Order: sequence, then structure tokens, then C-alpha cells
Amino acid sequence: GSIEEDLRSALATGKGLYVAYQPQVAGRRIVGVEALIRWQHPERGLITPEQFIGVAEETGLIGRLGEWVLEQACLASLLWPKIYVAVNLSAVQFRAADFADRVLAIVRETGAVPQHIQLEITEGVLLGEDAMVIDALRKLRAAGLKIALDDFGTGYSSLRYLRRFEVDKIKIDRSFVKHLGHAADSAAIVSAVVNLGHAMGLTVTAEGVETDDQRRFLAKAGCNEMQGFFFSQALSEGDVAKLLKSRG
Ligand code: G
Ligand code: G
Ligand code: MN
Ligand code: NA
Repeated sequence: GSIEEDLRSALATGKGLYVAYQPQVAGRRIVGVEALIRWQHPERGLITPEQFIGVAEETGLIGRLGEWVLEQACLASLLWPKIYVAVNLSAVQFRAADFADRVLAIVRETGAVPQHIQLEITEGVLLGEDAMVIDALRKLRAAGLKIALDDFGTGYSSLRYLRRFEVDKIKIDRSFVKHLGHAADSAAIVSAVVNLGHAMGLTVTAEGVETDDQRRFLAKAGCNEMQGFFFSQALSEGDVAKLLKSRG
């Protein structure tokens, strides 16, 4: 069938879709995980989110898909009371008038601690700067959820959004981290973003950390949290539990 048909039935049956969790660390401690959706397609094999999130957005399936991921993440967070679980949100999800209420209902129904749930949004969510989005973010934060600006620095008005919207954290896009050590401008940008984030009282996370050199630079620059293949790939729920246990 088409991706759309197959996604529809995967959502209806719950077969093939699952969530992997990539650790985020502060120093040696695991402080959180990012929920990343995976789809083991019956014929096509493992399909990446890039291949089906867009389809889900175009076909209106993203609402259900997003709520399913959030529910899984909230349930998983109950197993790991010392860390937070971050969930990616599509800009399309925000356009539903009752978006914040639906998120809060899922958090309540699962029994998740709101302070342990982070929502990762991109500039796409903030485009247009409409009052509805501002209200939704305010409502979610008032309930205790944390908001992270994902892929920070890749949009064309990152700084403007930082001033306009209340967020808790910025995630420096992995494209900047990737060039640390090769391009002096990346080092300057990363240092400046860390300082800017701190001046605004935000937590600063770096994504895509793959080498110890990158980790050392980021630590020296004062980056609060890091995520990337240097620490861990995205793991199954069971493997996260094992890792947390082995690390105390
Ligand atoms: O997991 P990584 O492998 O391939 O993810 C690729 C992209 O898909 C990233 O930009 C990530 O933010 C996005 N993504 C992963 N899981 C989800 C999800 O549950 N919802 C949305 N909207 N995007 C996701
Ligand atoms: O856009 P977002 O930040 O949500 O993207 C998450 C994506 O980044 C996932 O596809 C995940 O697999 C990928 N990712 C996580 N760590 C690394 C890394 O160290 N290097 C690279 N290249 N990608 C990573
Ligand atoms: Mn993300
Ligand atoms: Na990102």
C-alpha cells in the first residue's frame, strides 16, 4: 500500500510503530532522553521519520501519531522517575485549537509528572507568531512542562523567536557541533549561543556530539547538556532502564 494507508493501519493496530530514546547527559549523569519515533514497516523495513512525518503532516495523521508518541513517552517517564523525557512536536500539531488541552489530558491520564516532560519545537511552530501558539506554550509551561527550541540556529530568525516566546531550553543544532575543530566560526557561534542562552536563564543543550574533542569544547564553553552518538544512540525502553541501573 501507500505510506499513508500503511501508516493509517499501523496507527490503528499499533503494529510496527515504536519509540526509541536517546540519552541526554550533563557531565557523567543521564538527565533525560529524547523520544524518537521508529517504524518497522512490514515490507519496506525500517523507515526513518523523515520519510513519514511529512506524509503524516500532509494527511492529517500527525495529530494521532503525535499523541501516540506523547502517550508512549509519558508512560515511559513513569519508569524513569529521575530523568525527563523530551518529545518532538510538529508545527502542524500546534494548529489544532485544542492542542495544549490535548497534551495536558494525555499527561494527566498517564499520570506523568508534567515537570518530567519536555516538548521540543522548531521555528516552524513559531512562524507567524500567532496568539494561539503563544497561548498554547504559556498554558503548557504553566502546567509545568518544559519547552525546548530544537535545531537552534538553523532558522532565519532564531534570535527574534528567543525574545518573543517563553522557552526553557535551546538545543544547538548538530550542524554547528559537527564543524567544531574544523571551522573557527562554528566555535564562535557555539560559544556565543551558550552565553546568550545563559544570559536569558535558559538551559543549553548541544546535539550531535560524536567525538570527545567536541564534548570537551562544549564542556569548556559551559554547555549544560549534550546528546549524540559519542554518548549513545537512541535505545529501546529496556536498554534505557539497563543503562540507568548501571549508572546508578
Ligand atoms: O530519529 P532521527 O532519526 O532520525 O529523526 C529524524 C527527524 O525526525 C528529527 O528531526 C526528529 O526531530 C524527527 N522526529 C523523530 N521522532 C519524531 C516524532 O515523534 N514527532 C515528530 N514530529 N518528529 C519526530
Ligand atoms: O531534529 P532532531 O534534533 O530532533 O533530530 C534528532 C535526530 O538526530 C535523530 O535522527 C537522531 O538519530 C539524530 N542524531 C542523534 N545523535 C546524532 C549524532 O551524534 N550525529 C548525527 N549525525 N545524528 C544524530
Ligand atoms: Mn529533537
Ligand atoms: Na535537532
